[in-house]
Amino acid sequence: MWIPPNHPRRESLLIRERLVEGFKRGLVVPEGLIAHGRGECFDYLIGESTQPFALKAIEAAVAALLLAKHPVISVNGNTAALVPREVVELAREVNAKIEVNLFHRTREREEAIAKWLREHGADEVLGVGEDASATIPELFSERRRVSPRGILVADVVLVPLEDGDRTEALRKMGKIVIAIDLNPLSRTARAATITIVDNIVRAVPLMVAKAREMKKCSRSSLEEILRNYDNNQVLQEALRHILNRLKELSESKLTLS
Ligand code: PTJ
Repeated sequence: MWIPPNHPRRESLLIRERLVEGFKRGLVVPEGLIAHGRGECFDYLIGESTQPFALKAIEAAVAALLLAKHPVISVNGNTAALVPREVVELAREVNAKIEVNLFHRTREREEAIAKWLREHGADEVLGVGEDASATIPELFSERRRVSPRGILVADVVLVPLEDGDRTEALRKMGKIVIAIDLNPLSRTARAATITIVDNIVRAVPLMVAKAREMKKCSRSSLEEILRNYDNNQVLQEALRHILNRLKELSESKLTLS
C-alpha cells in the first residue's frame, strides 16, 4: 500500500502494513492484528517515543542477557513480522538462541516463521516441529511446547509480545523473564522480571545498540545494574507518565485548526 510521505501518521501506518504483510505471508494470526491495535492504543498514550522508564528496563534487560549462561529469545508471529533482522542481530550480540514459540501453534506457521528468520540472517531457529518436544509445567496452551535445547534450559528468556500465562510459568521455573509490552497493566508486564514498556519496533534496535556498548562492561558492573533494578518502580513510572501526559493534554487546546 502506498502511504503519502507527508501523511501525519505515516510511521504508524507503515508498521501496520508490515503486520498485514506478515499476515499475508502466514507469519501473523488474525488475533495478532487485534493485539497490535491494543498496543497502538497504549503507544498513543505513551507518546509514541521511548521513555526513561523503558531505557532503564532496556539496560537491565541487556545486563541480564549478557550475564546469562543460556539466553533465549522467544519469537511469535508479530515479533517475526515487525523486527526479524533486529532479533537476529540481538541474538548475535548477546549470544542467545532464537526459538519459535506460538500461542496459536501450527506446523505451517512454525516453519514459515523459522524460514523468515533464516532469510533475515538466523543460523539456527529452535522450537520447530519435533524440536519442541519438552513442556513447561502447569501451562496448558500451545505455548507450553518448548525446545529442550532452548527455553527449557534457558536461565534468561526474552518474550516480546506475550500472553501472561507463560511468563508466570517461566518465572515459577526460576527463570529471568524479560517482556516487551506497551501495556504496563498486562499480566505479562506485571509477571515479568524486567518489563520494557515500549514498542518492539523501537525497543529491539535500542537493545542491539545497548548490547554492543555494554559488552565491554565488567560482570560486576552488569550484576550491579541488575541488583539495582526494580520492576515495580518501572511500571509505576510508566503509569505516572501516562497520567501526567493525559493531565497536561486535558488542560491544553486539543482541537486542530
Ligand atoms: O503468534 P502467536 O500465535 O504466538 O500469537 C501472538 C499474539 C500477539 C496474538 C498473542 O501472544 C496474544 O494474544 O497476545 P495478547 O494477549 O493480545 O498480548 C499482546 C500484548 O502485546 C498486549 O499487551 C499489547 O498491548 C502488546 N503489544 C501489541 N503490539 C505491540 C505490543 N507491545 C509492544 N510492541 C508492540 N508493537
